[in-house]
Amino acid sequence: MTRLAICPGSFDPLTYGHLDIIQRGARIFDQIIVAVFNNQSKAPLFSVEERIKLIEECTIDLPNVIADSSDGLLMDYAKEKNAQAIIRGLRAVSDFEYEMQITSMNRKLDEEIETFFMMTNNQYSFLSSSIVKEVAKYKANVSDLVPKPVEQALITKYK
Ligand code: COD
Repeated sequence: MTRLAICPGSFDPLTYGHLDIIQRGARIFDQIIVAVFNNQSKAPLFSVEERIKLIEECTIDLPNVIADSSDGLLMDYAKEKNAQAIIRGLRAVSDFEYEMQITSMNRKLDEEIETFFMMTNNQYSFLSSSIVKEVAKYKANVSDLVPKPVEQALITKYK
């Protein structure tokens, strides 16, 4: 049986923190779908198509990783794909409460699909897409926070 995990998120845009979780997940699962969803509480900077393209460019060296999107419920999407697991990253205690909330709701929606949490690499524990956008907007250097294609896309966006 192919072990498939969904790595869901806004990815607006992908950071080295996201990439670290994706790379580690790809070593454990046979296949990973990095799925772009809209988070109701966030207004995106990049379109879904732009986010998918960036994920594809940054995971080109990971043959078992693909990028996709959905505008529905995460658990409906996971069921449709026959996924066994959801992968989420945890940075700090502040992430924990939010993750507990969405995981318990997701579990209510489907008890079979397990959520796996991976602790962030210490190096990225304070890294978020919001912080990256904030500093990129003021033309600060973000090359150690995001992969090259994302850095270029941010420069173009904030020109
Ligand atoms: N280090 C490690 N992990 C990180 C880092 C970092 N520096 N930065 C982010 N992550 C992790 C996050 O913890 C998360 O697991 C993942 O990477 C994606 O992060 P974001 O911020 O891009 O994505 P979110 O948290 O906005 O994603 C929320 C969803 C879009 C998944 C959620 O809103 C959702 O499921 N929407 C679909 C509709 C739905 O099903 N809603 C019901 C949920 S109850």
